[in-house]
Amino acid sequence: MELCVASDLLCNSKLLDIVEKVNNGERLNFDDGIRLMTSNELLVIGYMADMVRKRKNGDYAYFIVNRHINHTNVCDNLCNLCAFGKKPDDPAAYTMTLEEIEAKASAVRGQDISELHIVGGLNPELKLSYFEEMLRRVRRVLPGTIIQAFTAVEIDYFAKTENIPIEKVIRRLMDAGLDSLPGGGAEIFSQRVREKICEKKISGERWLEVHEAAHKAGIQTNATMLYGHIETAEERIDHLLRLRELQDRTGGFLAFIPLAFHQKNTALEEMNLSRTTGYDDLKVLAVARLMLDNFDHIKAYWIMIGPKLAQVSLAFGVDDIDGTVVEEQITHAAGADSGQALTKKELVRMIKAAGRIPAERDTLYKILEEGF
Ligand code: V47
Repeated sequence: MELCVASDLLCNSKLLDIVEKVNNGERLNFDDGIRLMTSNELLVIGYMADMVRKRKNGDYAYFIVNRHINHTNVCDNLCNLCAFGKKPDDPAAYTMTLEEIEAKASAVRGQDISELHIVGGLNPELKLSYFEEMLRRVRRVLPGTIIQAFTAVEIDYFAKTENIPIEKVIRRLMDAGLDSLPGGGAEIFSQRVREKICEKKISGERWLEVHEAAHKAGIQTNATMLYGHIETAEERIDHLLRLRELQDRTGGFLAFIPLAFHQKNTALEEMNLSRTTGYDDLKVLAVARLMLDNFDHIKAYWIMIGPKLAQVSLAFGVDDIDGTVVEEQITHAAGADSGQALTKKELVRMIKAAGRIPAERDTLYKILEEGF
């Protein structure tokens, strides 16, 4: 077989039939996904993922100059997986005023921020008009900045508190300046797992419905998967395939971002789950690249897996290492030991050292500057 000439590694691989499928551009099925997710042939999986990555993105590796704002940590759901959410009477609870949010946006004026990423807890005190006004103020202060805000979980919550359909919530937020939805809140779609890690959170089906509604309204969104807790390989692959199915129908997803679970200060800490290993992090990214054949971008979120592994992941199917971030609260509350921010210079250096062309992008993957 021709491929065997290429390397002993491939020749002796138990995944050779999948290598052939990937080589021929054939779609992988559930069983292929399970074999990949449970295999220890990381280099073969990485080889395949890199082939697909190169086909889709050439030598570009993307990053964004962005800022995160987490406007409130007060949350009605208080999921077991989360260390960020607080009860309203918790001394650590906070909710930013619109003035404070506007001041945060004003503080970065002139810094060429192309995206503001705004997500928060489910705070029953905040009405949809607060979020509309937030968007209007941010838009006024940073007219050229794309606003990617509110997870599907928040959109669903706004719809419930206002007693209006999600389509109407999305429309009102778009009219106020919303450009895109981030991928948070997806966790793992399996109801078995959701009952244990985020009992009160919307179902996986509802998460998909909100993204479908956003896509139909003309908004592009991201997708995530929280892994490294109690989920099985089957549940990971099922999650990826449900995303792939929606993407087949709408084409509205921009990027997929696996999120590595951090247990510190969460209710799951008592289970004493081990932190994800670098091996698993790379495998999840590479398998995602292989299963999600209709997603253009796979993003490694350096906040969760650390900048060094995010850089290595560029050889395992990843084409995007997220951005400058600054002031990340959600993962740091759960014990992330990565820094809070990377400079543009550091991101460029990481990408160049991996042999890729750094491309600064906006949220919608328009290249703003390349090469450096
Ligand atoms: O929705 C919460 C997850 C998400 C923990 O769309 C946790 O571009 C690990 O969605 N350990 C927020 N993860 C982050 C997020 C995100 C980040 C970067 C880029 C994008 C994007 C989206 O973090 C939450 C939840 O799924 N999360 N708690 C935890 N203890």
